[in-house]
Amino acid sequence: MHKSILILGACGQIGTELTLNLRETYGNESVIASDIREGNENLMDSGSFELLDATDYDALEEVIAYYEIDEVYLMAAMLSATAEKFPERAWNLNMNSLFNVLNLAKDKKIKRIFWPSSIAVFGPSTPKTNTPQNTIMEPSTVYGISKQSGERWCNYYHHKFGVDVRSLRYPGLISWKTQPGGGTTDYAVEIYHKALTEGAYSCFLNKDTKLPMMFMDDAIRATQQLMATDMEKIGIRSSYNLSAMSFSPKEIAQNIKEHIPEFEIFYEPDFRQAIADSWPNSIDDSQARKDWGWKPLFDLNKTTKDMLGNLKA
Ligand code: AKB
Repeated sequence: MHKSILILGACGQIGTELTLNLRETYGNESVIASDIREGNENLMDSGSFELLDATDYDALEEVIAYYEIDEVYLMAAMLSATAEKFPERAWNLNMNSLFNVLNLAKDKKIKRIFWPSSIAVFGPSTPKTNTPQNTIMEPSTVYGISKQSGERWCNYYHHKFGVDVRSLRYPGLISWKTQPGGGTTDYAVEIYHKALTEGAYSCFLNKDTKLPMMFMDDAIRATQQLMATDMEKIGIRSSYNLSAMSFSPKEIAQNIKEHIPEFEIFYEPDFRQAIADSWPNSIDDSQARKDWGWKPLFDLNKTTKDMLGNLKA
C-alpha cells in the first residue's frame, strides 16, 4: 500500500537514520524529511526536505496537506541535559509539537503517529533493576516530566478520540552516522569517537553508572516494527518499555580496550550524574516482546565492533 510519511526533526541522531531507512523501505519520494535546519548530504540528496518548525501548527498543517501525509514521526525534542538548562523552552518544544500532531490526527488530517518516549519517564523512586512496564513514575528531570506528560496525552488521545499514536521508551542510543546532542547517554557515543581520535576519554558520569542502552539499528528496527503492527496487537498506547543491553562507563571502556589496548578513561562527573542516577539501570521489555515480537540483535560486543569499524572507515 502506498503511504506518504513526514519526519519532524529529521536531521537529528535518530531522525537521520530513520528517514534513510524509511526511504529504503517505502521509496525516496514517499518520505518527506523536515527540520529547523538542513541535515547531512545523504539525507538532503535522497528525497524531499522542508524547513519546518514542529511547534508551528499552521506550517505543519500546510506541509501535511501539500504532500498528502498519512504518517508522522515526531523526532524533534530537547533532550535531558539541555532541557535542565532551558526548562521552559524544553517544555514548549516537547509538548507543543506533540499537541500539534495529536490534534492533526484527531481532526483526521493524518492517520498514524510515532512519538518517542524515553527511560527518562522513570525517576528516583522507580525500581531500578528490570524496571517493569507499569511502575512508580516520578521523573525528576524537565525532560522526563515532558515525556511522562506526553505519554499520558498519547494514551488520552487514543482512548478519547481514537488517535492511532504509537510510542517506545528509547534507552540511550548509540550510533555512528549522526552525533547525538544534549543527552545524558551521549557519553556512550562520544567515547568511541575519542577512543579513535585521542586514545583517551574524560567521562562526565561515574565509572559504575549503569544505564540501559541500544544500538541505533535495533532502535530503528523496533520503530518500524511497531509502526507496521496490526492495530489490535498494540496493547500499550502510552509507550512501550524497550531494552537491548545495559552497561556502565567502566564496562564500555573495557570493551573498547579489547580493540584499542592503550585506550584510557578518566572520570569527571558533572551535573549529568544526577540525571543518570535518577534513571533505571535495566528495563523489562516483555510486553513489547509479547505484543509485537520485539527482539534486539545488538549486544555491547557487537555494538563496539560496529561503531569502531564504521567510525574508522
Ligand atoms: C538522553 O540522554 O536524554 C536521551 C534519553 C535517554 O532519552 N538519550
